[in-house]
Amino acid sequence: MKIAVVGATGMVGQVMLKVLEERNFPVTELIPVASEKSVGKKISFKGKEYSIVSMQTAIDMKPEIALFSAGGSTSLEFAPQFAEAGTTVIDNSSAWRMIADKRLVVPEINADILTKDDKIIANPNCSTIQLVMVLHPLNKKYNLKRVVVSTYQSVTGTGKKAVDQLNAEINGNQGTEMAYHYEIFKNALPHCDVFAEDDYTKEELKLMTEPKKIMGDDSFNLTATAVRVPVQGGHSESVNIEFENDFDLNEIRKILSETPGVVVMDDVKNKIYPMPLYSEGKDEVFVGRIRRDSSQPNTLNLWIVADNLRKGAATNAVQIAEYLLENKLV
Ligand code: 11C
Repeated sequence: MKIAVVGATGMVGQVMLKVLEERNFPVTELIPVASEKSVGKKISFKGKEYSIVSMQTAIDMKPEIALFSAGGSTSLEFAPQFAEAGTTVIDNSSAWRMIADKRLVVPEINADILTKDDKIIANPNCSTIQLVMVLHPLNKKYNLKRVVVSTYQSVTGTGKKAVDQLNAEINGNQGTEMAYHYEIFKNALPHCDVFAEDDYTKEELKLMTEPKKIMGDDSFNLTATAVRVPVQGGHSESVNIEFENDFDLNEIRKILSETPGVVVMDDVKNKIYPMPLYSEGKDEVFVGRIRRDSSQPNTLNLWIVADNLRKGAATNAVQIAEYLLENKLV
Protein backbone atom coordinates (compact mmCIF):
# COMPACT_ATOMS: atom_id res chain seq x y z
CA MET A 1 0.00 0.00 0.00
CA LYS A 2 1.23 3.46 -0.98
CA ILE A 3 0.99 5.72 2.08
CA ALA A 4 1.60 9.46 2.36
CA VAL A 5 2.42 10.99 5.73
CA VAL A 6 1.68 14.70 5.52
CA GLY A 7 3.54 16.62 8.21
CA ALA A 8 6.18 13.89 8.39
CA THR A 9 8.73 16.04 10.25
CA GLY A 10 6.32 17.19 13.00
CA MET A 11 5.97 15.53 16.40
CA VAL A 12 2.82 13.56 15.48
CA GLY A 13 4.13 12.81 11.96
CA GLN A 14 7.28 11.30 13.44
CA VAL A 15 5.23 9.09 15.76
CA MET A 16 2.99 8.10 12.83
CA LEU A 17 6.08 6.79 11.01
CA LYS A 18 7.20 4.94 14.13
CA VAL A 19 3.75 3.38 14.68
CA LEU A 20 3.43 2.32 11.01
CA GLU A 21 6.80 0.63 11.36
CA GLU A 22 6.12 -1.00 14.73
CA ARG A 23 2.73 -2.36 13.68
CA ASN A 24 4.23 -3.62 10.45
CA PHE A 25 1.63 -1.81 8.37
CA PRO A 26 2.03 -3.09 4.79
CA VAL A 27 3.66 0.01 3.31
CA THR A 28 4.98 -0.70 -0.18
CA GLU A 29 5.87 2.92 -0.80
CA LEU A 30 6.15 5.71 1.74
CA ILE A 31 5.53 9.29 0.60
CA PRO A 32 6.70 11.71 3.30
CA VAL A 33 5.36 15.23 2.82
CA ALA A 34 6.40 18.38 4.66
CA SER A 35 6.64 22.11 4.10
CA GLU A 36 8.56 23.41 1.06
CA LYS A 37 11.69 24.11 3.14
CA SER A 38 12.00 20.39 3.99
CA VAL A 39 11.49 19.08 0.44
CA GLY A 40 14.44 16.90 -0.59
CA LYS A 41 15.51 16.13 2.97
CA LYS A 42 15.77 12.45 3.80
CA ILE A 43 13.91 10.48 6.42
CA SER A 44 14.41 6.82 7.19
CA PHE A 45 11.62 4.27 7.41
CA LYS A 46 12.10 0.52 7.91
CA GLY A 47 15.81 0.89 7.21
CA LYS A 48 15.25 2.70 3.90
CA GLU A 49 15.78 6.36 3.04
CA TYR A 50 12.91 8.38 1.58
CA SER A 51 13.04 11.95 0.27
CA ILE A 52 10.47 14.41 1.52
CA VAL A 53 8.27 15.58 -1.36
CA SER A 54 5.92 18.51 -1.90
CA MET A 55 2.18 18.30 -1.48
CA GLN A 56 1.54 18.40 -5.24
CA THR A 57 4.04 15.60 -5.93
CA ALA A 58 2.32 13.47 -3.29
CA ILE A 59 -1.16 14.15 -4.71
CA ASP A 60 0.07 13.19 -8.19
CA MET A 61 1.48 9.91 -6.82
CA LYS A 62 -2.09 8.90 -5.83
CA PRO A 63 -1.41 7.11 -2.53
CA GLU A 64 -4.19 4.84 -1.28
CA ILE A 65 -4.05 6.51 2.16
CA ALA A 66 -2.71 9.87 3.39
CA LEU A 67 -2.19 10.36 7.12
CA PHE A 68 -2.39 14.11 7.73
CA SER A 69 -0.92 15.93 10.70
CA ALA A 70 -0.16 19.36 9.33
CA GLY A 71 -2.69 21.68 10.95
CA GLY A 72 -6.22 22.71 10.12
CA SER A 73 -5.64 25.18 7.29
CA THR A 74 -3.30 22.80 5.39
CA SER A 75 -5.86 20.10 5.80
CA LEU A 76 -8.74 22.25 4.60
CA GLU A 77 -6.78 23.14 1.48
CA PHE A 78 -5.17 19.84 0.58
CA ALA A 79 -7.26 16.97 1.99
CA PRO A 80 -9.98 17.56 -0.68
CA GLN A 81 -7.31 17.52 -3.40
CA PHE A 82 -6.02 14.12 -2.22
CA ALA A 83 -9.62 12.88 -1.96
CA GLU A 84 -10.31 14.09 -5.48
CA ALA A 85 -7.32 12.03 -6.68
CA GLY A 86 -8.83 8.93 -5.03
CA THR A 87 -6.79 8.94 -1.81
CA THR A 88 -8.47 8.31 1.55
CA VAL A 89 -7.30 10.98 4.00
CA ILE A 90 -7.13 10.32 7.75
CA ASP A 91 -6.81 13.79 9.21
CA ASN A 92 -5.50 14.60 12.67
CA SER A 93 -6.53 18.28 12.70
CA SER A 94 -9.76 19.74 14.02
CA ALA A 95 -10.77 20.95 10.53
CA TRP A 96 -13.26 18.23 9.60
CA ARG A 97 -14.26 16.69 12.90
CA MET A 98 -17.60 18.34 13.45
CA ILE A 99 -18.66 18.58 9.79
CA ALA A 100 -21.86 16.54 9.60
CA ASP A 101 -20.94 14.31 6.66
CA LYS A 102 -17.41 13.58 7.88
CA ARG A 103 -16.79 10.55 10.12
CA LEU A 104 -15.02 11.09 13.45
CA VAL A 105 -13.57 7.75 14.41
CA VAL A 106 -12.09 5.89 17.35
CA PRO A 107 -11.81 2.38 15.88
CA GLU A 108 -12.70 0.53 19.10
CA ILE A 109 -15.96 2.49 19.22
CA ASN A 110 -17.33 3.37 15.79
CA ALA A 111 -15.14 2.21 12.90
CA ASP A 112 -18.14 0.21 11.65
CA ILE A 113 -19.70 3.45 10.29
CA LEU A 114 -16.93 3.76 7.67
CA THR A 115 -17.62 3.10 4.00
CA LYS A 116 -15.63 3.36 0.77
CA ASP A 117 -17.21 6.78 0.21
CA ASP A 118 -15.52 8.29 3.28
CA LYS A 119 -12.56 9.93 1.62
CA ILE A 120 -11.77 12.36 4.45
CA ILE A 121 -11.94 10.71 7.88
CA ALA A 122 -11.31 12.78 11.01
CA ASN A 123 -9.11 11.60 13.87
CA PRO A 124 -10.44 13.05 17.15
CA ASN A 125 -8.61 15.38 19.52
CA CYS A 126 -6.13 13.57 21.80
CA SER A 127 -7.87 14.43 25.06
CA THR A 128 -11.20 13.31 23.54
CA ILE A 129 -9.88 9.91 22.47
CA GLN A 130 -8.70 8.81 25.92
CA LEU A 131 -11.95 10.10 27.45
CA VAL A 132 -14.31 8.24 25.12
CA MET A 133 -12.32 5.01 25.40
CA VAL A 134 -13.50 4.97 29.04
CA LEU A 135 -16.90 6.67 28.74
CA HIS A 136 -18.23 4.52 25.90
CA PRO A 137 -18.20 1.09 27.61
CA LEU A 138 -19.62 2.60 30.82
CA ASN A 139 -22.36 4.43 28.88
CA LYS A 140 -23.50 1.16 27.30
CA LYS A 141 -24.04 -0.36 30.73
CA TYR A 142 -25.18 2.54 32.97
CA ASN A 143 -26.23 5.46 30.67
CA LEU A 144 -24.32 8.68 31.10
CA LYS A 145 -26.18 11.66 32.52
CA ARG A 146 -23.43 14.25 33.04
CA VAL A 147 -19.64 14.28 32.73
CA VAL A 148 -17.25 16.87 34.23
CA VAL A 149 -13.69 16.58 32.94
CA SER A 150 -10.58 18.52 33.99
CA THR A 151 -7.42 17.89 32.00
CA TYR A 152 -3.71 18.08 32.82
CA GLN A 153 -2.19 18.21 29.34
CA SER A 154 1.33 17.48 28.18
CA VAL A 155 3.31 20.16 26.34
CA THR A 156 3.78 17.66 23.49
CA GLY A 157 0.14 18.41 22.55
CA THR A 158 1.25 21.90 21.55
CA GLY A 159 4.28 20.69 19.58
CA LYS A 160 8.03 20.97 19.44
CA LYS A 161 8.16 24.67 20.25
CA ALA A 162 6.43 24.03 23.57
CA VAL A 163 8.71 21.10 24.43
CA ASP A 164 11.67 23.40 23.70
CA GLN A 165 10.18 26.14 25.89
CA LEU A 166 9.75 23.74 28.82
CA ASN A 167 13.26 22.29 28.47
CA ALA A 168 14.80 25.76 28.18
CA GLU A 169 13.01 26.88 31.34
CA ILE A 170 14.08 23.72 33.21
CA ASN A 171 17.69 24.32 32.13
CA GLY A 172 17.55 28.04 32.87
CA ASN A 173 18.26 28.96 29.23
CA GLN A 174 17.21 32.49 28.33
CA GLY A 175 15.87 33.72 25.04
CA THR A 176 14.11 30.59 23.76
CA GLU A 177 11.02 31.34 21.71
CA MET A 178 7.86 31.12 23.81
CA ALA A 179 5.13 28.71 22.72
CA TYR A 180 2.89 29.93 25.54
CA HIS A 181 2.05 33.40 26.79
CA TYR A 182 3.50 32.47 30.19
CA GLU A 183 6.25 30.25 31.57
CA ILE A 184 5.17 26.63 31.72
CA PHE A 185 7.83 25.23 34.09
CA LYS A 186 6.56 25.33 37.70
CA ASN A 187 3.24 26.51 36.30
CA ALA A 188 -0.23 25.34 35.20
CA LEU A 189 -2.00 27.21 32.42
CA PRO A 190 -5.82 26.96 32.33
CA HIS A 191 -5.54 27.70 28.64
CA CYS A 192 -5.17 25.01 25.93
CA ASP A 193 -5.68 26.20 22.36
CA VAL A 194 -7.36 29.60 21.85
CA PHE A 195 -10.28 31.16 23.71
CA ALA A 196 -13.54 30.78 21.82
CA GLU A 197 -17.24 30.83 22.66
CA ASP A 198 -18.49 31.84 26.12
CA ASP A 199 -14.91 32.07 27.48
CA TYR A 200 -14.27 28.36 26.89
CA THR A 201 -11.11 27.39 25.03
CA LYS A 202 -11.31 25.50 21.74
CA GLU A 203 -9.75 22.50 23.50
CA GLU A 204 -12.60 22.52 26.03
CA LEU A 205 -15.20 22.82 23.26
CA LYS A 206 -13.62 19.85 21.45
CA LEU A 207 -13.94 17.82 24.67
CA MET A 208 -17.56 18.91 25.03
CA THR A 209 -18.68 18.11 21.47
CA GLU A 210 -16.54 15.34 19.95
CA PRO A 211 -17.47 12.55 22.43
CA LYS A 212 -21.18 12.83 21.55
CA LYS A 213 -20.46 12.49 17.83
CA ILE A 214 -18.08 9.52 18.28
CA MET A 215 -20.44 7.71 20.65
CA GLY A 216 -23.50 8.60 18.54
CA ASP A 217 -25.26 9.79 21.70
CA ASP A 218 -26.13 13.36 22.56
CA SER A 219 -28.42 12.52 25.46
CA PHE A 220 -25.84 13.37 28.15
CA ASN A 221 -24.23 16.64 29.28
CA LEU A 222 -20.53 17.26 29.33
CA THR A 223 -18.38 20.16 30.55
CA ALA A 224 -14.61 20.63 30.54
CA THR A 225 -11.68 22.64 31.87
CA ALA A 226 -8.42 22.07 29.99
CA VAL A 227 -5.11 22.84 31.69
CA ARG A 228 -1.55 22.71 30.36
CA VAL A 229 1.03 21.36 32.82
CA PRO A 230 4.83 21.00 32.63
CA VAL A 231 4.64 17.32 31.66
CA GLN A 232 5.75 15.47 28.51
CA GLY A 233 4.57 11.86 28.66
CA GLY A 234 0.83 12.15 28.16
CA HIS A 235 -2.41 13.85 29.03
CA SER A 236 -4.17 13.15 32.35
CA GLU A 237 -7.85 13.68 33.06
CA SER A 238 -9.83 13.86 36.27
CA VAL A 239 -13.34 12.78 35.33
CA ASN A 240 -16.56 12.96 37.35
CA ILE A 241 -19.32 10.86 35.80
CA GLU A 242 -22.97 10.87 36.79
CA PHE A 243 -24.97 7.94 35.42
CA GLU A 244 -28.72 7.56 34.99
CA ASN A 245 -28.45 4.20 36.75
CA ASP A 246 -26.66 3.02 39.85
CA PHE A 247 -23.50 1.02 39.37
CA ASP A 248 -21.32 -1.48 41.11
CA LEU A 249 -17.66 -0.47 41.49
CA ASN A 250 -16.36 -3.99 40.87
CA GLU A 251 -18.51 -4.20 37.75
CA ILE A 252 -17.05 -0.86 36.55
CA ARG A 253 -13.53 -2.24 37.00
CA LYS A 254 -14.51 -5.46 35.22
CA ILE A 255 -16.09 -3.63 32.25
CA LEU A 256 -13.03 -1.40 31.85
CA SER A 257 -10.53 -4.23 32.24
CA GLU A 258 -12.37 -6.15 29.51
CA THR A 259 -12.37 -3.13 27.14
CA PRO A 260 -9.81 -3.54 24.35
CA GLY A 261 -7.25 -0.73 24.49
CA VAL A 262 -7.99 0.16 28.14
CA VAL A 263 -5.81 -0.92 31.07
CA VAL A 264 -7.04 -0.61 34.66
CA MET A 265 -4.28 0.49 37.06
CA ASP A 266 -6.13 0.83 40.31
CA ASP A 267 -4.50 -0.48 43.45
CA VAL A 268 -4.15 2.46 45.80
CA LYS A 269 -2.90 0.32 48.70
CA ASN A 270 0.20 -0.31 46.60
CA LYS A 271 0.20 3.24 45.18
CA ILE A 272 -0.71 1.98 41.70
CA TYR A 273 -2.46 4.52 39.49
CA PRO A 274 -1.89 5.87 35.97
CA MET A 275 0.72 8.58 35.40
CA PRO A 276 2.17 10.22 32.27
CA LEU A 277 5.66 8.95 33.16
CA TYR A 278 4.24 5.43 32.80
CA SER A 279 1.99 6.01 29.76
CA GLU A 280 4.70 7.61 27.62
CA GLY A 281 5.40 5.55 24.49
CA LYS A 282 2.45 3.19 25.12
CA ASP A 283 -0.69 2.74 23.03
CA GLU A 284 -3.18 1.92 25.78
CA VAL A 285 -5.44 4.23 27.75
CA PHE A 286 -4.82 3.81 31.49
CA VAL A 287 -7.54 4.30 34.10
CA GLY A 288 -7.40 4.31 37.88
CA ARG A 289 -8.45 6.08 41.11
CA ILE A 290 -11.88 4.55 40.44
CA ARG A 291 -14.14 5.52 43.32
CA ARG A 292 -17.68 6.51 44.17
CA ASP A 293 -18.49 10.23 44.46
CA SER A 294 -20.46 10.25 47.69
CA SER A 295 -21.65 13.85 47.19
CA GLN A 296 -24.52 12.69 44.96
CA PRO A 297 -26.15 9.43 43.76
CA ASN A 298 -24.95 7.31 40.81
CA THR A 299 -21.71 9.23 40.46
CA LEU A 300 -18.14 8.09 39.93
CA ASN A 301 -14.69 9.68 39.97
CA LEU A 302 -11.79 8.34 37.98
CA TRP A 303 -8.43 9.31 36.48
CA ILE A 304 -7.46 8.64 32.85
CA VAL A 305 -3.95 8.92 31.35
CA ALA A 306 -2.69 8.22 27.81
CA ASP A 307 0.20 9.20 25.58
CA ASN A 308 -1.40 11.97 23.53
CA LEU A 309 1.01 11.45 20.61
CA ARG A 310 0.19 7.71 20.40
CA LYS A 311 -3.42 6.65 21.10
CA GLY A 312 -4.33 10.35 21.18
CA ALA A 313 -3.06 10.89 17.63
CA ALA A 314 -0.75 8.60 15.62
CA THR A 315 -1.87 5.17 16.85
CA ASN A 316 -5.56 6.00 16.46
CA ALA A 317 -4.92 7.20 12.88
CA VAL A 318 -2.95 4.07 12.00
CA GLN A 319 -5.68 1.89 13.57
CA ILE A 320 -8.21 3.60 11.25
CA ALA A 321 -5.93 2.81 8.29
CA GLU A 322 -5.70 -0.81 9.46
CA TYR A 323 -9.49 -1.02 9.65
CA LEU A 324 -9.85 0.38 6.11
CA LEU A 325 -7.37 -2.16 4.84
CA GLU A 326 -8.83 -5.16 6.71
CA ASN A 327 -12.32 -4.29 5.50
CA LYS A 328 -11.28 -3.56 1.91
CA LEU A 329 -12.47 0.06 2.13
CA VAL A 330 -9.43 1.41 0.26
C1 11C B 1 -3.35 19.85 22.89
N1 11C B 1 -5.18 18.45 22.23
O1 11C B 1 -2.88 19.05 23.69
C2 11C B 1 -4.25 19.42 21.77
C3 11C B 1 -3.41 19.00 20.63
O2 11C B 1 -7.23 19.58 17.90
O3 11C B 1 -5.89 17.97 17.39
C4 11C B 1 -4.21 18.54 19.43
C5 11C B 1 -5.05 19.62 18.83
C6 11C B 1 -6.13 19.02 17.99
O4 11C B 1 -3.09 21.04 22.91
